[in-house]
Amino acid sequence: MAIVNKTVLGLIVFCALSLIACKPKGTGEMVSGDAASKVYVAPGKYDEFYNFVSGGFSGQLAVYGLPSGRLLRVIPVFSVDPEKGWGYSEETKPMLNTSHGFVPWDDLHHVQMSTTDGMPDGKWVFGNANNTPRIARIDLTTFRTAEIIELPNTGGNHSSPFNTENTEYIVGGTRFSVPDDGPSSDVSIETYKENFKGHISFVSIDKATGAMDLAFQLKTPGVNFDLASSGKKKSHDWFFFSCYNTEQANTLQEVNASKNDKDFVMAVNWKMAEELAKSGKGDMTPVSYAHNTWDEHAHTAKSEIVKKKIPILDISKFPGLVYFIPCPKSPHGCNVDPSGEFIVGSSKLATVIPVFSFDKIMKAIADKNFETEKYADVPVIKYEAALHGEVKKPGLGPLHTEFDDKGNAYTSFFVSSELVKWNLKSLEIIDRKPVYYSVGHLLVMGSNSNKPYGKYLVAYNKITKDRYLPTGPELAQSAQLFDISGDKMELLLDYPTIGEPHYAQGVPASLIKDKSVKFFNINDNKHPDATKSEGETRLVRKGNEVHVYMTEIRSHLAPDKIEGIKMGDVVYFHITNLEQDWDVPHGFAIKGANNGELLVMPGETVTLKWSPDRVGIFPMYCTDFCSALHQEMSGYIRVSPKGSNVPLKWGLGDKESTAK
Ligand code: RUQ
Ligand code: CUA
Repeated sequence: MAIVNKTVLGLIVFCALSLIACKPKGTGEMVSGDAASKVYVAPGKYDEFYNFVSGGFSGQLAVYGLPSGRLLRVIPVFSVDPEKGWGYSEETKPMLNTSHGFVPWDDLHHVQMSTTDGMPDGKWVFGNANNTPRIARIDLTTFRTAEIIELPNTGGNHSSPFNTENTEYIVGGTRFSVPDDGPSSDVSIETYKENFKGHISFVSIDKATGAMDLAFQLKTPGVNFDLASSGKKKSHDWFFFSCYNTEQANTLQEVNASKNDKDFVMAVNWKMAEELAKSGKGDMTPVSYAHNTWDEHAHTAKSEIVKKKIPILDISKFPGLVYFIPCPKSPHGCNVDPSGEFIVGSSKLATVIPVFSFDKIMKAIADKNFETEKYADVPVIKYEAALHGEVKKPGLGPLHTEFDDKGNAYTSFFVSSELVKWNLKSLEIIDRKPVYYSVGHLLVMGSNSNKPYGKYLVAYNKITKDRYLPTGPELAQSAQLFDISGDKMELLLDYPTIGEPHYAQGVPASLIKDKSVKFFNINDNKHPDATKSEGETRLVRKGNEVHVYMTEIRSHLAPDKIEGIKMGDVVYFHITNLEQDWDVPHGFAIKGANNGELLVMPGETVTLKWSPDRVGIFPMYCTDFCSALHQEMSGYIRVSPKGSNVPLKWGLGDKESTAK
């Protein structure tokens, strides 16, 4: 039974009025004595789970180990990253190219692991750029971003990147409806209802290589798509999207998009959409977008602006393709349970959690149990006809729901700062625990698969006041790890995270750890400017461009003395790390380079572009402490005035060469 005591109700009423977060009392008291031993991973031991966590406004993806909460790596995706040289080296710059040009910082909200038969397969994780709409694919053998595709006709790619059960597609739904791309998009904002449309992109994924392609789009009325979840097992052919702003307001959304008592969950028969698109039923529409790919062997990215026609399916024109299901006030999360039967809408402004039944939805469609009025020419299923039931008085401000392996759901409540565990069938509340504070996303290991691993839950909290030592106006966001193996959730650990986590994934370490690349084989290095031995190191002048073909190995740069560079020259250092051993990167930095430094992995070639700004001697050195003689791993470059006759020469020790 749903138990809400008077104090909680009072809190709910108070918070409901303000719709800001409440702060629960009683910090820290709920940790039991043996919590520490449950998260202790002894030195030299591995964590049980990999945890891939979106960085939100940092634009990156972080990898943690669980249960320890140790940060293992930050993977640069949509933002430049000085730790890895991402967006600074000539090779990586094209990855951040878009149809708007170079975009060095975006907002990565959600991560999705590739799945086979509904189970995580450890091959790739996908991330969304929320601002300049893109989807990225990260390769889990190298933990690097391998591909980024931009989405046309989209304004804020929030309902993304969620996959179908076999990763046939990754979807991206627009958060802000906008007029279609192109010259006719210059319209008055007042014409929203007529000219602004939603688009949902279906990006196909090649099973073997992971290569992404924009296959087709759905065109919808101008609502805001928030989140999505694919069907599973019996609902395999369907995809469910939460929509808000069904009022189609274009200003003061905080009020104007909160008027309707119910918004929608949009159910899409994606198998039918696929068939329609493949059989030429869509409107072939020209689109243009950036598609960036990383070549694993050339260690180089290329960016292409694709111009082509794609099929766009207007949902109002294809009966049976889409149905709207009324969902109480402004749903945020939309989550399908592991059985594929229950669809949970997390209605931000409602006092219930609606749970829909896939069987009932199918029956309602068969019986045409629809509202009398359609929405944008699409049938609206009657609320009661689709409803399995409602979780009553669960808390305030529900955002997201995750599932365990025992038929339970866990919902995060932003406003009342709590996690609530409830049973999917009976809809009864089993447990509630406060979090510190204002939880956004939460994660149960393997929740969005067909068979969750359960065991741990992580709450990703937005507000951290008083949890850590103060660090000025901004505090790290906090994650809280709970043991969910018993009936009650048990708090084990607090730890800070990078950026602002939104969605995350948690999978057993065994899926990934043995496939991890240790170094790049130098013989497979196809970089056009690779230097595979010290004997091949050289300088080449092409007009005012000087190309330095340099190698690094413990503990010297080759060459380490260079003369004959002149003012006005642009110098490209193509640096190859000759090491063939795990975890021996070398770095490269040169005084005055305003484009940062480089980090070069074993067997890889990376290029730094440098335009010297003054005459003189410039030291250069390795920036990664690679050996006992790391401090000796350095050299000098002489820059002479324009027009000087100093010859181009280079050397290492007593070997010296001069350009012919
Ligand atoms: S959505 S809480 Cu992008 Cu919930 Cu983050
Ligand atoms: Cu190479 Cu330090």
